[in-house]
Amino acid sequence: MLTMDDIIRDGHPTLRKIAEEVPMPPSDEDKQILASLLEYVVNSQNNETAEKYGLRPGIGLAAPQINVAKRMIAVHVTDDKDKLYSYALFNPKIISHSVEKAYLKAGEGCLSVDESFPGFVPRYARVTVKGYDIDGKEVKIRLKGLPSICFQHEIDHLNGIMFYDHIDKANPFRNIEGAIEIDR
Ligand code: K2U
Ligand code: NI
Repeated sequence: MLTMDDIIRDGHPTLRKIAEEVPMPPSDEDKQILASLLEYVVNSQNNETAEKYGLRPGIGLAAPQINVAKRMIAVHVTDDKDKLYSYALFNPKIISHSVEKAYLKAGEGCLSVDESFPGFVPRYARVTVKGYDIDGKEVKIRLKGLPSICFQHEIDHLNGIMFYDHIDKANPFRNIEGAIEIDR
């Protein structure tokens, strides 16, 4: 199982690379890597397991964060209606998005960033993501709220983008015109 020792930290060059597409159908090795990402996120949300192995809780994880520059993400998060979004995807892509923006009132963090970077992270309010599940089957998901923010945070990791890249350095809590504030 993955632990925090497997998660690379800000400054490691892999976090700034563009990750490679994963050939479909997926190899056994790529399936195992993808499964390990989801396993980490689920384990990190189990208090007993997280405490036993020193896992920092997360709602998502991308392969570059374990030093694998391949386009794979895992997300395990519930929305404000307690609907669970649990996905492990190869080659996820935002195929459409709202004009409207949204941001987390509490700002964002990252398992690969030990320090905090306070400030609003503007993102699309709603996105439609296309990807391939662990068996290589195409999936299309429409997202809003915290799940939408999470998928965008993870897909950013595949493009070498860190959450704080989106924060206005001059005015981190600048009002984001017309955006939805999400109080997670
Ligand atoms: O990619 C990662 O580093 C995992 C992040 C993903 C994330 C951060 C901010 C907003 C959405 C997704 C971790 O989940 S950071 C910890 C966390 C836990 C619960 C809610 C938000 C962030
Ligand atoms: Ni992150």
